[in-house]
Amino acid sequence: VTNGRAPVACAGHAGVPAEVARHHEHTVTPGQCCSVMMRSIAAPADAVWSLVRRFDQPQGYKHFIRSCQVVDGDGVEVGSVRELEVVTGLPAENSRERLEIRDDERRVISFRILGGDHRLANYRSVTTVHEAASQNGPLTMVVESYVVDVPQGNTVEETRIFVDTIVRCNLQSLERTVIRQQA
Ligand code: A9S
Repeated sequence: VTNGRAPVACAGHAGVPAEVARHHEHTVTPGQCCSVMMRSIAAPADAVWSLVRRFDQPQGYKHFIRSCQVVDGDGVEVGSVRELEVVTGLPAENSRERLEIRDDERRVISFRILGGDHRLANYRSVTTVHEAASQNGPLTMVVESYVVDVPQGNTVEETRIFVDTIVRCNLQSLERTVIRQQA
């Protein structure tokens, strides 16, 4: 990925409106890696967004998270900070994260990792939720891009595979949770 252009291209390709796709453009410095994941969910965009927008309750669909406390701000306004405790078995204990963007009209949310006992330094992600056209029933497209430092001793590829796997799990879990709520 050269300088974070791929996420914008992918988002654009997925029919994401330009003013939203631009949120998926990241400045990628040497020693960082960047990627974008997409997933379609057979549910209304409002239902999907209602889960994605909850910066104060990521464990609503992210199952690597054991607990979350808002330690600064109200969890709604940009600048809010949350402290996560992570489930056992991962190379991480906790994470401190800051809400960077939350736009309920355009359905855009972004957070950056400030610190924590893990190896994902300077992680920042952007998640956007879009109505997709479909003949049979509601369809929503979720686009999630991120940029992160490549840890010492890892390659760009290893880092991307690790983080892509986590993001993919989170998007799968988001789909399961929304579908279950729709039932
Ligand atoms: O939670 C997300 O949206 C994305 C990621 C990549 C979260 C990563 C993580 O929380 C673990 C899942 C625990 C994996 C952190 C901060 C570090 C990890 O090693």
